[in-house]
Amino acid sequence: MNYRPTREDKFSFGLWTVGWQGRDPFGDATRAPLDPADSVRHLAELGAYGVTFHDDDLIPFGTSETERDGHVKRFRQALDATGLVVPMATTNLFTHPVFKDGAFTANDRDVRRYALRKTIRNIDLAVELGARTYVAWGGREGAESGAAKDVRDALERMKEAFDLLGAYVTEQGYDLRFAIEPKPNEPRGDILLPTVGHALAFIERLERPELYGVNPEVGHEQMAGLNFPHAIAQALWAGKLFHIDLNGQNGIKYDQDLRFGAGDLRGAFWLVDLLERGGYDGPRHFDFKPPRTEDHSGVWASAAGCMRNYLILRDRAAAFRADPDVVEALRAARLPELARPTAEDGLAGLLADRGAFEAFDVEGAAARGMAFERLDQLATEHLLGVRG
Ligand SMILES: [Mn+2]
Repeated sequence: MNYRPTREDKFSFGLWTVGWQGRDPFGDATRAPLDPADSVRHLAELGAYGVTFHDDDLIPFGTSETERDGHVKRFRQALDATGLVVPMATTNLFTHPVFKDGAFTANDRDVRRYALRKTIRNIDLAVELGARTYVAWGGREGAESGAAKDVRDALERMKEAFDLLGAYVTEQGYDLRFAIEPKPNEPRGDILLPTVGHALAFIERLERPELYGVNPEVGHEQMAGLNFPHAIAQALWAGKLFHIDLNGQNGIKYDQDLRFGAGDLRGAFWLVDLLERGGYDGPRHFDFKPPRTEDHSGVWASAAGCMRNYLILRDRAAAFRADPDVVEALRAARLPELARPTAEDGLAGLLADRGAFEAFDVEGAAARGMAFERLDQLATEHLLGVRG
């Protein structure tokens, strides 16, 4: 195995990931800015198939109309020269101070109207560049104190915003779906739609729920102490995994955005196992930040590491599933039994079945071991590369 990425692997990167200059709350930038066209060329050389952007990554905030066209033209030329595609785009509704209290849910109505217009403007560009998914991360939609935000009103405004955006893409005839990205906190003290579960429930309240899914990010669920593969499994089960942000995180702390495979490696193994078996055929999108200790060569090493780790884990997960000992261990752990309906005989059959209750050997069933430890040890050994 050479673990060299190809276009078929559908790896994509945000311009803001490799382009992150290392500015954090305590320190200035440690790296010079990257030109978006250069990033496109570098990512293509490394084996990526796609690149994504916030409006302001491509066209600096406040740029005039004529300059704007120039930025887009240069980016488009780099795409044409490399064959890279733009599967997704998104809006920056968090950097400029005007968004300090949010965008779609800012208490200030003027800011809400401006945020919608800024988003619609970039939706037009996203579609022009071929994007099929539009991500919405509401990083500033939240609060630091209780009375500052009426959460029920804010959710009503959030719904209004998404319904307006859904009406817009429908009226324009765009082939574009929205992917909502949850995060529990940072930069706000508490952010609305904090987890995948909250977002899935919210989507069902929208006027056109079929237009909306989720864009879960590994580290965001883990910041809330949640099991990321479980969140992804529920999104897949609901038919709502429209996009995914891969990165690494070490437990409940600030948003680390490490390269994929760093942080919770076991979680990454189960995630890749699930994505590869679960029918997800969208981009494998990396939303990470090369640590500010790195120079530009370290940035590209970090980006290459994201893809290489995904391919290694894909290989390890496939070997795990193909191992006859694992097939036997799965059977011993009764996984095939979980896949079987509990009452194919229907409610009447269940109620008539004395073996299900009156004659059920409760103590015998309680005494049966589940054999999960042997199964998990096999997974560990495949992950560590000492089997198969
Ligand atoms: Mn993050």
